[in-house]
Amino acid sequence: MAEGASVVFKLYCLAVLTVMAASYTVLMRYTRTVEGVRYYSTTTVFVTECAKMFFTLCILLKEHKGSIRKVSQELKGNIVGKPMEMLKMSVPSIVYAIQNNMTFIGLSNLDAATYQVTYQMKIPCTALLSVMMLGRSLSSMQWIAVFVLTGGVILVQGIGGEAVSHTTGTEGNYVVGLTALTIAVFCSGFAGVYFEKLLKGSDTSLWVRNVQMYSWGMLSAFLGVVMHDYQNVRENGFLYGYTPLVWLVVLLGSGGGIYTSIVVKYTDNIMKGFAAAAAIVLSTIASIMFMGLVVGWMFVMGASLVIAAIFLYGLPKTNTEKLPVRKSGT
Ligand code: NCC
Repeated sequence: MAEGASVVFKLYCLAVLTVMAASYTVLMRYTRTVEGVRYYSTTTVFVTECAKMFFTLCILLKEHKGSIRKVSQELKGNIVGKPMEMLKMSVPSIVYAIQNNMTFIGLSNLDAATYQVTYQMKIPCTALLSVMMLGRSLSSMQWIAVFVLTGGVILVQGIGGEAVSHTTGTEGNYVVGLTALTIAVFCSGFAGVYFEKLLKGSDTSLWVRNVQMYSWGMLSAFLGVVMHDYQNVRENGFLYGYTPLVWLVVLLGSGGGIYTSIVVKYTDNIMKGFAAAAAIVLSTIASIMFMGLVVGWMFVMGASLVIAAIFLYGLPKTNTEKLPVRKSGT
């Protein structure tokens, strides 16, 4: 992929991510709340990590014109040859694995409205961490845009989420759900910004970074299965409850993850947050069209705020592919 990507390419990546994240959220919630056999979410997180590793290896193979020898040389040099770099990548990877599991716990224990409103704290949290950890600076207009976006998404979810929860009838432990989700918010911000710091702070390619990350991801997700669902998996099998829709969740989760990494490389974590917010507006519109969701003025107001925030923040014109130079050490 070309360095110094054009605005059109960045917008394309943000748009694909928006559509993928929107479908992923709708489908994940549907498969977790629909009546019937409940699959083990820890296994889905693991299978998704494996799928991401598979896709990343395919991309690396394509970049090396099908030469398995060249791919293994590159990976050997970066995995066996650079143990410290490999170790550094364990941090975002393990934190993401915690986040992915916490999201499922939050989703299974909270009503959609509470879930979505709490989860939106990711946006200011990520912005703050980007400033603190990457030395990025936001203009006052951009800070305003961040908060307008958060408010807009909360309004959209306040109405949309509540209506969806009535149709799904989720019952769960509120405190467990809220705690899990608060952890997920911090994990999302921290892991995203840390990954960006490692990616943009060195010359190692995105795909090698992803292989490093997904190796840890597979390991930690596997530990998640063993610690949480060992007995269940022994009794019913690893792929218990995997309907075609669950496989689609895996596909969207892995595709979405890979697009997330592309978006972080060519734009940044804050812009990823804007794409995710647009995804929420889109997924609510999809629920209106396909699930009979009825929305009122709060949705219209929220959606307008989201659109306004996107323009206030500015299109991805600024070059965020490199980290700003800091006066003191990184
Ligand atoms: O929560 P969020 O992102 O921060 O999670 C980022 C997801 O991207 C994966 N990732 C990250 C870097 C990398 N190199 N490879 C990756 O696979 C992580 O494993 C993690 O799953 C958001 O900002 O709201 C966003 O939300 C997720 C998802 O909708 C929520 O987490 C709900 O579970 C979106 N992920 C997908 O659509 C698959 C993400 O695009 C945006």
